[in-house]
Amino acid sequence: SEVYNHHAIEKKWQKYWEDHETFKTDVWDFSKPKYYALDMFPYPSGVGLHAGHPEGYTATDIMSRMKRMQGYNVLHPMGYDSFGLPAEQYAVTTGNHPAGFTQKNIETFSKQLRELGFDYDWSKMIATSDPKFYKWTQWIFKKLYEAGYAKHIDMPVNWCEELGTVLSNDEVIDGKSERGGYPVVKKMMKQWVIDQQAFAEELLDGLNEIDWPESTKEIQRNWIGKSTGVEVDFKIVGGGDFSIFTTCIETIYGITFMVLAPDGDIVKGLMDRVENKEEVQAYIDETLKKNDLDRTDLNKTKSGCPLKGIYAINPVNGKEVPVFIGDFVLASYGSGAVMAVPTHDQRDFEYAQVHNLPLIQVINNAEGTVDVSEHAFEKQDYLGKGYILENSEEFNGLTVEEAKKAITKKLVDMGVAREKVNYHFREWIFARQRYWGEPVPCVYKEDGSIAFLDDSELPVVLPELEDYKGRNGQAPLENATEWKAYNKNGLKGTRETSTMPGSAGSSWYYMRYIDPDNDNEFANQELLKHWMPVDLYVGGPEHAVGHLLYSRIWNRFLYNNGLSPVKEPFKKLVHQGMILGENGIKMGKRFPEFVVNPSDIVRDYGADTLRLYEMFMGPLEVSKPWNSNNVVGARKFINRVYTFFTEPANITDDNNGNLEKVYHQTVKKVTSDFESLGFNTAIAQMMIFVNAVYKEGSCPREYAENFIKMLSCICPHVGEEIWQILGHDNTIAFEPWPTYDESKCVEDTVEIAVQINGKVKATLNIGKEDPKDEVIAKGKELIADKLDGKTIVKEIYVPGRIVNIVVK
Ligand code: ANZ
Repeated sequence: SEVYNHHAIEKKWQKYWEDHETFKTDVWDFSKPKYYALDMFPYPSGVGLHAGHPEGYTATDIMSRMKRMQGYNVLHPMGYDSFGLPAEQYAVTTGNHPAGFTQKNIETFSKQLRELGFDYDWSKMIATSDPKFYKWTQWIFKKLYEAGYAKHIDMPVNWCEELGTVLSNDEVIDGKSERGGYPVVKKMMKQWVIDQQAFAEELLDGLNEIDWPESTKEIQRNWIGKSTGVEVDFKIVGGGDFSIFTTCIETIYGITFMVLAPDGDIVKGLMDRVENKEEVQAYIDETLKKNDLDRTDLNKTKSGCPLKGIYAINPVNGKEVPVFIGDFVLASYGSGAVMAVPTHDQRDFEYAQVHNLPLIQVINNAEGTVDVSEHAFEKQDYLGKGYILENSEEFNGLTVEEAKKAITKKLVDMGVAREKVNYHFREWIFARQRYWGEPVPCVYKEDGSIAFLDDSELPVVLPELEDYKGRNGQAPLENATEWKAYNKNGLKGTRETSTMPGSAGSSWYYMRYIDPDNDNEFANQELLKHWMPVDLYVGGPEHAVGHLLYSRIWNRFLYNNGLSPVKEPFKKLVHQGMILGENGIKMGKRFPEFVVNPSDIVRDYGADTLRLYEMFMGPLEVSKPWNSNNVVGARKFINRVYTFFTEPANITDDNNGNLEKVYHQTVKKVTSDFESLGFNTAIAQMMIFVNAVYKEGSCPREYAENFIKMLSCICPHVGEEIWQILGHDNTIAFEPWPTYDESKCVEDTVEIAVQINGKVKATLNIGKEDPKDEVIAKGKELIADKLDGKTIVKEIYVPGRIVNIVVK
């Protein structure tokens, strides 16, 4: 039985909201407190929404609706991350401009999102591929350049031959491109980069002031990879020197060889001195074919070869040690060289085994019984545990911690070392040999220098092309010969033809929603001050180190330059879990949600049902399987609500008090559960309430109306419909949020006596239904001082009357 016609009702209210501009936010209305709820905006793919999208989007929708009812001025916008590869591939195969394809997809997405009844302010919709938007992406990038954070430098890059482009580290998974799974190799190239390391300390500090999942913060900390150690200079026998970075300076007397990164500059400078040039060159060539992951994998044999004839001098004792190259040493980290201590570093140990190099142990216990002949004795095992130095001249007998300090001091005083902090994350490569991205708004002059275009020239709009495919790994914009040649206002040169990566626009889009039509600045500063930061940001955990770190960098840069009012853009972050296939099996590696098409559910059961179902599946943050029976169950619950509350005879004007407790409990639980995004438990409580009204057979009007308000956050269409049937002719969206009376939430209580050996010592208020253990525990706590020093032999509870503690 249908009970209500979801097609008619949902259409009716969607039209009402549109006609009345119900959810249009007046951002200049500062009279109320603000609430900014943000969704990670989708990439408008050709296949439309999947079942995973409505999950997070419903969560922010519920929050924004509740906050609106609580008197906040709410901003809940939506837009599109619309630059990217699929549109480009479409352009390459069809020869059509990707803008048309993108526009069509945006329309499909918007239609689907409207069908789901979200309270988005569509007047603030943005798309990162819209020149009105990317004008400001270019403008911010120019600012980054002027401040010295965006640079054009020679970089070892992740090159994907198949895709014909450079990829960022987070776009490379297990040595393959994230999109397509093609092989990725290292290659030197002049690149646009953003100096992320300059923001490292601020990024680390900022994590302490935001309400994010601890696991996501930890992922960012690890990605940044702060490491504190010492940089030491080593002289080379016969002239020259190089420096190494170590976090274990205490092991310096244990050095038996040195290892350089094969692809680094130090080796280059030594090439004409090495006696085995051919062997060395062959190994360097091998290394260039590998990616960092293969090179640093702990399970791989530590390959390499000696630089014959090259010896380095250990500054602490003047000892000469041979120098090697090995690909486990990365050119891009520290100084691209290590002092090898095979007794205390497992990688060095394995390298020494392969190349027959000696071992000198320098850390041991007092008895001298630690054995390093089979395995290195590493810092995680010796640090902070009282181990001492040996074979280390004047430092013998010092603890590791003492030796660290003393050896550092000695080397610093000698002028050959300094304390140093390194970060594992590198420059953020900020250019792609792609068409469908923001052009970098600069020109290379004839003398090779770079000139950024005047602000009045922005946006630099993508030119139309005959052919959207780049040739021989060249950027497609190389095909735009006329566009490329620049000659204006005395500036002559060629334009940059690589474009920005997908993460450019998404690094700042959350600010643009606040003031999307501003043509004079990326957003009005007064508005930013009022609306930032985002109060709640919901999206997938897969963005932990990409988008969520990049956004923090752009925002921090703008903050440091007085252009963003906040240090951190997203105050509270929540990741929704994945929605899995019906049997709980991941269907397809990256998009298991494709299994279910949300539009089919909307057609068959209605958007309210889909929303309710997805919120009732389980805790928002966990992954959970789809279950078609439960979709039907969700619809049945809405039917039950509709049937009851639209029957005038069920709604009474007087209140016999029978529903008082369950009503107040429901308001309390729904309010606090919504606040903590515990939607499944809030819904469970709503079900308890509905069962209670059915049992009672009627419901006071006040309770009915307030219940419908809460339900309308999850099921906005039936919420509005029932609200209207209850006799209102305005939207429910701005009705005040119900309040509850704490004293009416509590269970019936009784006063009982608490006794020791049958003598009353105190009285205690408890719920009539409270379990025995709880009552006895409360009773004992109350008389704890009197039980002190006694031995309890028995605990008695006479339900609803007495607790008696028998002591000796
Ligand atoms: C000597 C030593 C002795 C080390 C010992 C460790 C244990 P994190 O924490 O990652 O900073 N290292 C330095 N530069 C490197 C590079 N470019 N490629 C590969 N490894 C490099 O680790 C720093 C340690 O990693 C440094 O400390 C160095 O090895 C190595 F018992 O120096 B150690």
